[in-house]
Amino acid sequence: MSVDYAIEGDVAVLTINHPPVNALSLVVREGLKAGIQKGLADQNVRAIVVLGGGRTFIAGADISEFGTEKSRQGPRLQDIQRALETSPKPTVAAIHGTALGGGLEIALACHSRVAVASAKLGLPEVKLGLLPGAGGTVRTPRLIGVEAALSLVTSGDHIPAAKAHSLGLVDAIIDDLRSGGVAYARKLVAEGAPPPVIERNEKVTGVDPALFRDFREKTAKKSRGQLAPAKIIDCIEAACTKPAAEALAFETAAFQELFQSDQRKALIHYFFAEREARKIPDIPESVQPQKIGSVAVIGAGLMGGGIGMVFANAGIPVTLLDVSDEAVAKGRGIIEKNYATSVSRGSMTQARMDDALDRMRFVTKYEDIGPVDLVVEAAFEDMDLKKKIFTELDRVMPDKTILGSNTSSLNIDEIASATKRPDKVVGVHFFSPANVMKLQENVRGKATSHQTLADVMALAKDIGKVAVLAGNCDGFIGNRMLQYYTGEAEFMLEEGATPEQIDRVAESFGMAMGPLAMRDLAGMDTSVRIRAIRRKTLPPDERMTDIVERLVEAGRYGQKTGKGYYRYEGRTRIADPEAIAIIEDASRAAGVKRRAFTDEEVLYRLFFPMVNEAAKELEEGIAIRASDIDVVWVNGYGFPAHRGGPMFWAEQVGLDKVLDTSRELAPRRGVRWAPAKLLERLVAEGKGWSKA
Ligand code: 3H9
Repeated sequence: MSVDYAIEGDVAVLTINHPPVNALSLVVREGLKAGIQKGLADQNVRAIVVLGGGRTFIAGADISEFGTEKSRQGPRLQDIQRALETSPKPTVAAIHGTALGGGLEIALACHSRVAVASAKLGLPEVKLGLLPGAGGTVRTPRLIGVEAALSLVTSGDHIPAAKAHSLGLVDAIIDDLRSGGVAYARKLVAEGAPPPVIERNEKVTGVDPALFRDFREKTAKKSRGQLAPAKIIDCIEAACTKPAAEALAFETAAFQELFQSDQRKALIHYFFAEREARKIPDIPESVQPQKIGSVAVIGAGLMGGGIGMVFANAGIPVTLLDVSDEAVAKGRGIIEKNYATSVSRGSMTQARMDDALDRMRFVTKYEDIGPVDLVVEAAFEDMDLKKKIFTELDRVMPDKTILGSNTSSLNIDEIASATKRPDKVVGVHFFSPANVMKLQENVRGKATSHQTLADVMALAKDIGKVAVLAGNCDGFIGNRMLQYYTGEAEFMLEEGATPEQIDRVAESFGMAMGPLAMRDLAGMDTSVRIRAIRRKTLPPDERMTDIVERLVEAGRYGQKTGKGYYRYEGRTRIADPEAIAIIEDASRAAGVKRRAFTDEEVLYRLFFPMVNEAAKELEEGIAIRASDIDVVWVNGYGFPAHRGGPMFWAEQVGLDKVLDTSRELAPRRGVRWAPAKLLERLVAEGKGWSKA
C-alpha cells in the first residue's frame, strides 16, 4: 500500500510509503484520499496525522508523471487539500526529511504542522520553471507574512525546521516523528484546532503595494529572462488583493501558463539530467562508493585554496601543501579573507568560519600530510610538474589513497603513468572560484578503477557539487567546447559584430556574462599567454584572429587596466570607439570585409559550433550522454538552466540548424570545425540526442 492507515488510540496515522521520496504520484493521491475518508468515517478517530515513511515527508508532485495520463487521473492534489482543510477532526502534518512543493502544500492544508529538527521545508517549484500550483502562493503569505513568503517562494530555498518554526510555517518542533505528531494532534483535540490557513487573513491585509514593486525590481535583476519568479510575485500579490478563492484561481491559471512554457520543459529536463549524470552505466551495482573522510590539496594558491574551502565547508578535514612557508602563509591569508567576506556579507556565520578554518592544516612537506583518502593536486598546468607531484604522492600515500588531479586539460593517463597506482588516479576538475562554482568534472583515465570512479562521483554530493564524468581528452567535456565558443566570438568581431552586440546577445539569452566581458574580467594578458601556446599547436588549416593581441599591445588588458574590449568606469562597461578601431584594423589586416550581423546569427554562431564539438565528444564517448554536457555547461560556464543546457536548447532550435552552421563555417575555419558524423546522422534520420 502506498499509504498505510494505522490507529494510535484515538488518532489515525496515515503513513506514505512511496520510495524514494514519497512524491505525490497517482497511487499516493488515491491512498491519501482513501485514508482521510477512512479516518473521517471512523467514529473512534478524533484526529488525523499525515507523515512520510522512509527517509522523507513528501518531495512534491511526481515530476515524472507531468503531462502523462496518470497526472490527470484520480484525485487532484487540491481534492486532498480540501478534505484535510475542511475536516471537522483536526489534521496534522508531521514532517521529517523534506516537505517540498506539493508536499508542503499538503502540509499547509492541514490545521497544524510539526517537524523534527532535521527537517527542511520549501517551495522549490521556481527551480522547475513553475510556481506552487496547489495554493502555495495563497496560503504561505497567510502563515508567514508577505515578505517572508516572497523570498521563500521566489528563491525555492529549502529552509531548516528551526527557521520554519520561527517564521510560523511549522507550529512546533518535535523529537519523535510519530509520537510527536500524535501528541500534537491530541493537543488540538483538547484545545480546538486553529482555523484553516486559507481563512487567516491578517497577514495579507493592508500590505503596502510598494513592497511588491521593490521586490519585482530586485527579482528581475537576479532572475534575468526567467518567467516563473515574476509570476510568483503576481500570485502572492493576488493573494493580498483578491478573496482567497479568486487568488487560488489566479494561481491555477498562472501555473498552467508556466506549465506550457519552454522554460518549464527545459528546467525539468535539467532536473533529471543532473540526477542521470550520477549514473555510470558500466559500474556494477556491487561497487559501492566508499566515503571520503579526509583530503589533501597540493597547491594552496587561488584554485587550491578554493578547493580546500570546499572540503572544510563540508566538514571534511583538509591538509593544504605548498612549496614554502611564504606560499602557505599567502594561501592561508587569501582563504581567511574569502571567509571574512562571506561573514561580512552574512552568507556565513563567524562560528562556521572558525570551524572551517579549524579543519584546515597547512604543510610544506609531503611527509607531513599524513594518510588521507583523497589527494587533489591543484598545481600549475605543467605536465612535468604534475608528474613529479604524483610520483611523490605515490611514494608517501597509503595504497588506498585516491590521487586526483584538478587539471583542466592535461592527459590523465600520462599523469597516472608517474605512479604505480593508475587505477587510483582520476581527474577531479573544479571550476574557479571552486568554493562557488558547482561543477565537479571527474575525468576517467584508461586505468581508473570502477571503485575510484564510484568514490569521486559520490563525493560530489557530500561536498555540495554536481558531478559529471568525462573521458580523457584535451579540455575534457567543457573546455574542449569552450574553445569554439570564445573562438567564434572573436571571428564574429573580425567579421563585423561589435563586443556589445555579442555580449548583449549572450547575456539576454541568459549567460551569466558575455564571452568578451568575461575575458575583460579575467584579464587579456592571461589569454595572450595561453593563446601563444595554442598557436604553436594549431592545425595548419586553422587560424586565430589577433584581436586579443592587438588590444593587449595597446595596453588594453581588461578591467584591471580600465579598458579592454570596452572602457570601464568602475565596473561599468562602456562601448569604446578606440577598441572598435583596433578591431577594424584587425579585420583590414586579415583581409576580412566587415558586415552587420543579426542577433540571431550571433546567437547561433556562438553556440552551434560548440554543440557540434559536443556531438563529437558523444561520438568518441568523452561524454556519456548529451544531458551530461548540459549539466557541465549550466554548472561550470553559467549557461542558463532555464534553457536546459546547450544540447537541450540546440535540439529545441533544431539540430539541422546546427548542422547548417557547421557546414557553412567549416570551409573557412578548418577541418576540426567540420560537422560531427553523429550530427549528420541524427539530422538525416530526424532524431534527437536521446536516440544517438
Ligand atoms: C510540485 O510539487 C508542483 C506543485 O505545486 C503541484 C501543483 C499542482 N517527482 O534528488 P535525489 C526522484 S513540483 C518524481 O537523487 P536526494 C529523483 O529523480 C515538485 N521523482 O535524492 C531520483 O530518482 P532516481 C516540487 C522525484 O536525496 C530520486 O527521486 N518538488 C521527485 O538528493 C532521488 O532523488 C521538487 O522540486 C519528484 N518530485 O534529494 C523537489 N523528487 O533515483 C524535487 C525526486 O531515479 N526533488 N525524485 O535518479 C528534490 O529536490 C530532491 O530529489 C530531494 C531529495 C531533496 C527531495
